[in-house]
Amino acid sequence: TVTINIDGIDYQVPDGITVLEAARLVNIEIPSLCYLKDINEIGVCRVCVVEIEGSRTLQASCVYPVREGLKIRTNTERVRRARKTAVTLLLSNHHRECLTCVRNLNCELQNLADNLGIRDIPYTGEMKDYGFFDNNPAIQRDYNKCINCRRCMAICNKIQECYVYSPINRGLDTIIAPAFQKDMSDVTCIMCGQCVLACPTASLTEKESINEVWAVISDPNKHVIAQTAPSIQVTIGEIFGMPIGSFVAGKLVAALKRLGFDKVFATDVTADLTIMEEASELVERLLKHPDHLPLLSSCCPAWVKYAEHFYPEFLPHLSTTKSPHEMCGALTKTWYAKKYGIDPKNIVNVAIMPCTAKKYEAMRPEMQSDGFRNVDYVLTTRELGRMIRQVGIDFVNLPDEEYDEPFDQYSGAGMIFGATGGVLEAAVRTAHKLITGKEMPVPDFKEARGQSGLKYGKVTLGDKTITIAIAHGTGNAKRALEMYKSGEMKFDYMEVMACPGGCVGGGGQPILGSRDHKYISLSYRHNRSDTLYNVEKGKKIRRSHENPRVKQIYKEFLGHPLSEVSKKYLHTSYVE
Ligand code: HC1
Ligand code: SF4
Repeated sequence: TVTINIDGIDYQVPDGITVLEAARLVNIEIPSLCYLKDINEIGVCRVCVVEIEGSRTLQASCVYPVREGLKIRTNTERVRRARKTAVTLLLSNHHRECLTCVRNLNCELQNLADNLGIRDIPYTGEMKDYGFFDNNPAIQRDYNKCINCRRCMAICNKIQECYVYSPINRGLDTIIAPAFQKDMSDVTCIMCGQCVLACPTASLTEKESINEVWAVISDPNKHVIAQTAPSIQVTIGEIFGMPIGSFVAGKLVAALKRLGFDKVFATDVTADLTIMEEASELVERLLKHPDHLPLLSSCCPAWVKYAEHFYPEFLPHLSTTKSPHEMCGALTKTWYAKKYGIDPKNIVNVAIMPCTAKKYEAMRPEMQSDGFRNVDYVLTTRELGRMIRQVGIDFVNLPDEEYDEPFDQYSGAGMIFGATGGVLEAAVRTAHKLITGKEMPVPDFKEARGQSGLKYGKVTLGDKTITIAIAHGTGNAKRALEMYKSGEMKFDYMEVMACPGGCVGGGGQPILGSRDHKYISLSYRHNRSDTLYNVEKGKKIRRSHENPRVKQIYKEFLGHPLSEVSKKYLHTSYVE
């Protein structure tokens, strides 16, 4: 450790960290804007400046290392004036439509302006129009709200390794955009939405479908179904001020019913079904077609798109099993429609997802059944939060209500889909039963858990021992595939989730950083997955093949996993 002095008081702090980190460690608030821990530490916004004894100019604390005896002032007149000027200059060239902005009260720039006491913007003159782009199926960009902090670029380049953005032009004309200002639908964007989570303002947002969903809810001829992804039950409470990782499945159902949905289904049920099909695929490849290994999971549409752009040679290895939300859509328009006597043309399936890429997945041409789109609309967790607020539902005090038949009962295996490693753990539980005829003695598979970016392990299924890999964040998937290609690391089955943390960290999840910067990092996501694993531990049924609804769907409609009917409605194919 080293001893430093901040605002007249001595503190012992670890060596090798920055002044900004040191101050935050001892609970001294230094504001920041472009800073994203470990991802974007570039000192460009000048909001975190401090005085350092012996230095003539103010220093950006996010890039200034601590050293023994360093004396720092964080609250002098000079510091306050400099911060205020930096933010006022940003505001002078910013479309300040806070009242109608989707990030109103959840915007870091707005919050800073308030905290710094900015009451007028003396710089006048014409504002440049940098344009608005909405030609990507999932995300949109308002350049007039961009503050050039480059957090989107950093997360896209360093964590996702998709390299969509770079700085274009110079000086006042600089924007952060695809090279040659190419169309956002024409670049290697996988629509993961991580850049949306990283954006401090409303420059990057999802494409809203709220009005379309209100319209079908109001149409008496439509049978409107909401299906909710496993991770939503541990995240949506945060929008209403509940602690991170609060388990709110019952309130979520109650809210959706009050919004006017005719039925509320759990996507976790079809997650169990995905496991039945995917585990059967794994077993078939292991026993009959070892040359078709490794099997790669495919329920994450952003990962599928990543593979299509960057690793087409691996596409034959993707599981052909459709994702749970597409399966729910397909079954509601076929089996459910017939069973309950509803014309499928009047069924509208609305998926509440933690994900922006699901909006794109739902539009893919192959995602339909008997001529009907499986899923009609996808709303992110944030969009659902907005709908709930629009009608003034008191979410926190709602009673718990139950999901509707027949997509109501689900296993713990279906639930943990929402966290990195969950899909693979769930599949291993069922593959063990398929190969050995016996249950795994303990369903928990610890190698699949935790936040390490790339996880490896071995699992014994009867007389076979297979190697598994789990990657979250597509940069980690890239590392795994490169090691596979070089022979450094072979694996038989890999789960990939494009978002760090898995779906709990999805690009459609609540944005927490605007009032409390400890959430402007990736690490809070483990609170959400901890809840999923804790709740699942207490579930009576923890294996997909034991779910009575899954058994019922096979009995009444599909026959058995990988049957002709399953292949018709629940599988697809990916080609180079
Ligand atoms: Fe996911 Fe999935 S786990 S992809 O993260 O396979 O989005 O939560 O719904 O479809 O079930 C997302 C979550 C989700 C699907 C499932
Ligand atoms: Fe990059 Fe994902 Fe944003 Fe696309 S959605 S630009 S891939 S971070």
